[in-house]
Amino acid sequence: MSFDRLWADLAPVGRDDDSGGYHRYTWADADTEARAWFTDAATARGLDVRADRNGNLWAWWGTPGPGAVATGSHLDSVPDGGAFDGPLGVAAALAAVDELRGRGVTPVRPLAVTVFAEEEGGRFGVPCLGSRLSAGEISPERARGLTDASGVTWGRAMEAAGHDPLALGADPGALADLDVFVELHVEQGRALEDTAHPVGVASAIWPHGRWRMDFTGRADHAGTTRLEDRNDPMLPFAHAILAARSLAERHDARATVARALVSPNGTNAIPSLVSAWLDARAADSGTLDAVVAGVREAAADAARDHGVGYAMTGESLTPLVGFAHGLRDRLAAVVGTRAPDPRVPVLPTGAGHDAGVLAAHVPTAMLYVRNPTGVSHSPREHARPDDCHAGVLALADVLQDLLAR
Ligand code: HGY
Ligand code: MN
Ligand code: MN
Ligand code: MN
Repeated sequence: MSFDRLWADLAPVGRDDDSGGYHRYTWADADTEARAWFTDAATARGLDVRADRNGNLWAWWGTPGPGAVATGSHLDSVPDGGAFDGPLGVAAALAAVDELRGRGVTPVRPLAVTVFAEEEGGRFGVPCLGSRLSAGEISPERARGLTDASGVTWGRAMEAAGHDPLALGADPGALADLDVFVELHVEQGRALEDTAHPVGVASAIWPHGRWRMDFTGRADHAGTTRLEDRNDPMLPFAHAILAARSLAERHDARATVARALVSPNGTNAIPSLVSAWLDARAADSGTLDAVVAGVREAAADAARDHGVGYAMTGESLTPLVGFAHGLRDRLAAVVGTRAPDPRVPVLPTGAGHDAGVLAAHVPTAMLYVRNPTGVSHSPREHARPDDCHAGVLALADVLQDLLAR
């Protein structure tokens, strides 16, 4: 199967050979290399590769236009991320095109293989930035001004990569042409591992979002400043982390503080500022709101107790995504024809995807490929070659069914 060749060519791009993790950040070198891999592989298949105004790539089989079917994912990663989150969906889509050709399928409708930009938000902080721009969910002005850790803006980075940042904007025409979008993705959990199924179908994406918290204290000497004289921002920061965890436990939600910037970050200087990000997710928006409100309150109370300034700003929010039942069930039936058992698992997920953004504008569905470790956003993320092949065949079956309608 051509998937193995595609995967062998892509796998080294952006990989840290010590950790085995991936560092593929949008518009940086490894991303440019991954985009070149995609363009070469798609062009070699006779697909017409185009970058849209937001830096998303579309490789067309047939002339772009109404009634199009699209499938794809992303190539960027979280810091030290896994190999499969994103790239599996892109490589499988190209291999599915080979599979369809091998079956003699000639689409009567245009088919696009897509790569969306900055899905992880790993460099510029807002996840699914490329698909959100096309969906008109984020303004070009805000996107242009987003900065990475070294202060480089999305606009400048995009321009340096050869794209026009002034072209950024909603792309209603592109989305209107889409009849359906399907994303294949490595499972980010281990529900399938406990079943005989290499491939599952998504039922929903939990509501989720990111909030920035800024704790403004007063820098002073770690050794000489009396405790009662301190305005140490690390203390309300610590309260926020523990509050996130206890609220997640109470509400059976997910709340994580995994990124923080401490200024001036000196071992013997009480910080002046701590900036940290809350990633919160829950099965419904009411629960999500309760978790975020609880963290906000706990952090504000602790900040007041320590004479520390506090602000919390929402940076991205995705409401509950319920994938269209008709399409979801049709995919499950198609995947079931090749599965060990026709009752294919149909599962919700707490992970965000470009499919979650597109679902508000286009009939959308997701397939999952079994992950034996259940781990994601880590070098331990994994999918077995046989299961990847099963994913390609399932995607090809689904595309063949959609293209024939
Ligand atoms: O963070 C997420 O949910 C996704 O993996 N980008
Ligand atoms: Mn991810
Ligand atoms: Mn992903
Ligand atoms: Mn000193």
